[in-house]
Amino acid sequence: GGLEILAELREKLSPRGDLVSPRGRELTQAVFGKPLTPVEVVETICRDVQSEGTAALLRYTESLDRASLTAETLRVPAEDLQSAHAEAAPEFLDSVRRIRENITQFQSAIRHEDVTITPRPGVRLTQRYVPMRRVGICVPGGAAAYPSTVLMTAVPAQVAGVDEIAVVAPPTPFGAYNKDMLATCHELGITEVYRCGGAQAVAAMAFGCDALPAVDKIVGPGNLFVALAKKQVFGTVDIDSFAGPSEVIVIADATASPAYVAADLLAQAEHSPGSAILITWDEALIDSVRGELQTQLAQLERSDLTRDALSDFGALILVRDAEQACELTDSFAPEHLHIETSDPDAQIATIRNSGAAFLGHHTPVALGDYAAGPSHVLPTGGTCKWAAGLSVNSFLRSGSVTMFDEGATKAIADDVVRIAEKEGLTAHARSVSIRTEA
Ligand code: HSO
Ligand code: ZN
Repeated sequence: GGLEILAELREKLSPRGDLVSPRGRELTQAVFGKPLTPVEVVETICRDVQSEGTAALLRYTESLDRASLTAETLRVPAEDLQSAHAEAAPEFLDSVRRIRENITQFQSAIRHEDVTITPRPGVRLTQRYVPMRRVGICVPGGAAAYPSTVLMTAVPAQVAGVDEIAVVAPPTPFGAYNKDMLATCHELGITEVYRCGGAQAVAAMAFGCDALPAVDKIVGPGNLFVALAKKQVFGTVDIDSFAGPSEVIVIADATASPAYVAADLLAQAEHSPGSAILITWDEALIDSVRGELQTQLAQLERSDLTRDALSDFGALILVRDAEQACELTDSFAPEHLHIETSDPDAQIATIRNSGAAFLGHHTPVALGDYAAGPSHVLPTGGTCKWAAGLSVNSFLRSGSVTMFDEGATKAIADDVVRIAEKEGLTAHARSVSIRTEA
């Protein structure tokens, strides 16, 4: 049954920080002198960076990322950002500008506004939203370069009104040495880019060091070590969410194009690890999509990785009807949901849990990954049951502001004094009665 298949996939997709892989055993033996689990690695790195600062950050950048940097060369020089931008193709920069505009437009529209009410005369209650002062953005750089992640994190922060943005990317050709990523940073006015990644970069941003001043919140995707480190430093700083492998559920009916559906599943599997699940009540679609997957896989650049992801984390699930498809989807709570049916609005109305939803035959998830406006940084692993995707509002902190005049305080005084006395807190009671008993 579909439920069992999905439960099994959920289990397989959930990041395990408590297991030592054969490769992990070798690596940790070499760097730490004994085999460590990912959680132990991250705890060690965080502790060292907290106590030793820049020296530990540079040491781990050397031993784990094989880059020997100094406190000076850790930060990408302004000239490198400028030259990456100057050398970028004009069409690339035009796309970046148009996408920035799309993101800005959507994020501005959904930005929380201060709310003030006057429930009674003399009482003014406000919920205000204040941008965080300084945030850190993790940009991955292992398997691919992600200028899109710069856009999907930094632009919402800028719309929020964050003063300072620090970007960290591992010292790799796909990371901090990637010209497209650097050109995108420069186009967005980002001047602080650091050549570090992994748990050491997260720890440095959380605890701060001479070479990388502390931030108030850390956002953005990364590998298992980045994810575990963000969890570890939560409380010292805020984080966006705990991110694992990317996922999509496609719900499709007989009106769907098998070629489109296969293309959508492959796009997600390409993240490798990426999970791609089709749920349909049209038996013929399962066969035609299976055929299309084979045909299209052969034409892809990353076809080996994508095929592996598909066989490890993919599924084609036949259900009774639309209702059952929606129930299953809700229980899985996918990061991405794409509904390719004749009436996607009807289905989305019955589904509570999805990080981001894409409706109809002409809305591939890649539109959201790159250009639509909502951020592509989304809750994975079923966490969308309680977590939201990144947005402008992730960079605002809310706080209340209360003001009563004398008459309004008199009017509420009895209630306050009565409850304060129940709690045995007479100083509380007195702070009110001193104002009303004159
Ligand atoms: N699908 C990814 C985002 C991404 N896709 C970036 C391509 N580049 C997580 O939402
Ligand atoms: Zn993607």
